[in-house]
Amino acid sequence: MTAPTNPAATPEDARLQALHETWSTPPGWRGRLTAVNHSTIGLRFIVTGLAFFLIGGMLSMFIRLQLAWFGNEVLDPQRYAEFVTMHGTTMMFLFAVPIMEGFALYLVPKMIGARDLPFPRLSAFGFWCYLFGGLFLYSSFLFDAVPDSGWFMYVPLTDATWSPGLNADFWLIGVTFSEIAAVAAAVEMIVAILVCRAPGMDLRRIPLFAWAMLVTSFMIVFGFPPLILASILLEIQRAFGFVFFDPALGGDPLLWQHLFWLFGHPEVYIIFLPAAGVVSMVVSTFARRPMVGYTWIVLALVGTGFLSFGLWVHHMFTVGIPLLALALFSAASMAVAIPMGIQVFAWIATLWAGRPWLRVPTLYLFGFFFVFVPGGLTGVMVAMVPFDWQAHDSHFVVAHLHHVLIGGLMFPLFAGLYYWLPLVSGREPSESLSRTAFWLVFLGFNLTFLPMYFTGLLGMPRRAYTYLPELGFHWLNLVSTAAGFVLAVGMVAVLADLVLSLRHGPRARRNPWRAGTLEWAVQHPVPPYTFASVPRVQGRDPLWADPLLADAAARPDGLLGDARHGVRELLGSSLLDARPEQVIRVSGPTWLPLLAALALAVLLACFIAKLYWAVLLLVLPLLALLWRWAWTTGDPGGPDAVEAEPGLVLPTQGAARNAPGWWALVMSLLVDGSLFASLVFSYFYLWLGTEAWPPAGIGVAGWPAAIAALVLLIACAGTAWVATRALQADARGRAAGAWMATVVLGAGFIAAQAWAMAATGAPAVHAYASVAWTLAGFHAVHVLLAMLFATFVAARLRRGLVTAARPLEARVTTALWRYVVGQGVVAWGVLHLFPRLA
Ligand SMILES: [Cu+2]
Repeated sequence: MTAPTNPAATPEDARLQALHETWSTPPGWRGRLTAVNHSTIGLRFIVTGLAFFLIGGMLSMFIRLQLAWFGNEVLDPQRYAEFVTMHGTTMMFLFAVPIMEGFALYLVPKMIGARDLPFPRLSAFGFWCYLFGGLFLYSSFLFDAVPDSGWFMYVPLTDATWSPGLNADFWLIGVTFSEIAAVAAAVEMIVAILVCRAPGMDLRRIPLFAWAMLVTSFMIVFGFPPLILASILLEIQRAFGFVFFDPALGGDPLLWQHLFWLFGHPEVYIIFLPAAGVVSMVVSTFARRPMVGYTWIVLALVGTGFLSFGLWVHHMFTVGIPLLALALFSAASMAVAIPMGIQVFAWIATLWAGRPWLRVPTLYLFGFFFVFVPGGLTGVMVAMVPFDWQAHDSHFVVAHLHHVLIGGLMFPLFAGLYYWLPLVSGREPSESLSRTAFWLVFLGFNLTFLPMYFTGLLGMPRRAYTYLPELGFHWLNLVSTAAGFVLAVGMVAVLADLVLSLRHGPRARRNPWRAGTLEWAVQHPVPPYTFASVPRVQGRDPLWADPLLADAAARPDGLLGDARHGVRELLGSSLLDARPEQVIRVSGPTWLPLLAALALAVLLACFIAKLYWAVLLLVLPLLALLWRWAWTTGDPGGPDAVEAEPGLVLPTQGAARNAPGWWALVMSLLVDGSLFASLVFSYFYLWLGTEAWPPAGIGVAGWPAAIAALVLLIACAGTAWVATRALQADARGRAAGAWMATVVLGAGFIAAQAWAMAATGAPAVHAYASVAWTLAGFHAVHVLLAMLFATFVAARLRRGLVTAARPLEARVTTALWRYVVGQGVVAWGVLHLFPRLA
């Protein structure tokens, strides 16, 4: 911190001092636990991700030792299964996704010229959920209940019959908990990139890493809910005896596989696309020219996002899928190579047309090209159905997976770490140690995984803890293990090198690589407010277009340079052409994110300990915290408009149309819609597998109950509409009354729905009852939530915090009610009409 302590000498100093005071985090432990700004949270994600990377890597070394020679007994079969599971889970959920979120949280605001993210407390909350979720997963070692069913957790292996201990529960709850971070960061990224870009940064000027994060975030919005739903269903089955996956009672184990791979395949691209974004940034800087084919790359990113959702079945070619479906999914799997190919060509063309500069990050780029392209080709091989039948569940697939993931993620990641290191530390990496580390990683990696293609083709199955000498591949395994240790030494060397350069590297000038994007305009050490005034952008590489931009952004005399009112402010701009549109007032350091995540952690710990009454009790403090959180959002009671710079008066977000809160609602509803769609999909999938729906012995609700429920539900939409009209007329008392009427009607709906559902009987008797109750319960939770929102708005209306001029919370609540009623009508049709037709 370099905040001047003496009284400010000039008006400029006074403004800088005010910015510092407004944006800094308090010192010491209190500051560490309450920090919310994006640089801090981003670095935390990166450091924690790397720590999990080391732990996951250590587990893999035990696995390699066990496989080094036939008949080894480094691990017994049980430990082997546990280590394989934890290695895969750690790398996928606790390293690959979070580390790129860390990059995004740290870099994207700087790249798009924003001071911070629009929901700083949400990113902090995400981080704590990620950390606690990871610790939760690893705490299973203390209870000797380590997850052991593979990172894909196939049922029936994971149901209560075959995994009676807590192993599977630790996985399901821990992973779902840490996934909150991914979803939170996705919402945060989308809203930031949509409405917080610097003036002048229209859609054709967004840096490619930010584009990649935008597409990735949308993929998370649609791709993570199926897995979250699957985990919830399996946990409900394990905890309360529901039977979604039990074929004896109308369930289907394949439902798990569909839901899992609906997530699992997009997941691969959720990992690749940010890495590809890093490559684009590094390529352009080190080729010292603008990216060739910018538009094509953006189209390729978007195309990959769409295509990847059509591919999940290729993980299931061997489970018995109709022939036509096999052909379609096979073709789609090969087609996804096209957008990836476009990006590779654009990178090569840029390097070709420029004057490439060979530094450490470039070295990792070449490593990436060398590894990723053949990895992608073996991907096309396993996309072919006959070949997949041969290679399925062998070490060929293990080799392919690691080739594309290490090639596609780790090499770009290291390139990025070295590339952005000077931005974080003000120091450059040292060339000599870095190059040695690179060669260790590169050679170690190739020698570890190449032999696995051969052992796989020779018939070595994956997930088996040993093999017989007659199969003749023990020498290949020994080579693979030895090389694995070289790779491990290389990775540790890279991390040690990075840590050493943070402290002892040669001092760097600002922007030592002479890059063109905005993050390099940030001063060093990175100020808590990022930019003293929000920069205006001309062109795709603003620092190349305007060499004076960095200095202008460091002077507090431009947009939002005056923070003497003491409130943290971001600039909001229009969606397409980024014109200044609103001033977004965000909150500062607070305990709320940590406390909310802690409350959630304790609640989940009680759940796993089967203390269900404690879980119910703990919902109350959690809700109280969230209420407090919502109540203090933004700048309650602040002005409706402020002067962003002399002559430019902008509305604050409560009064603005494109308020971040509005877009956050839209994105959250997309997440929720995807969750709901996955549940409805599960309902129909289970219906397809049984003869009678509902089965004999289970009744359908009588008309009076069903119709009462529907009428009450639609009445909620009516009163919500009345409330909206009343607010427009500035009749705040009437609006509050209408909201409270909505709450009463909502409660009536839940009672009527429960009466209607009584005909279904106990949920554990048949998959029909299980899924019907879950669907009704899922929707009821939404109604309860919307009732809370309505109460909240009524209270805000009475306090005068929501007015006709500042209607944001009311708009959000109206939209939420419309969504909940719409979802309820669909659920009602599925629950009360469909069984009469089926
Ligand atoms: Cu796939």
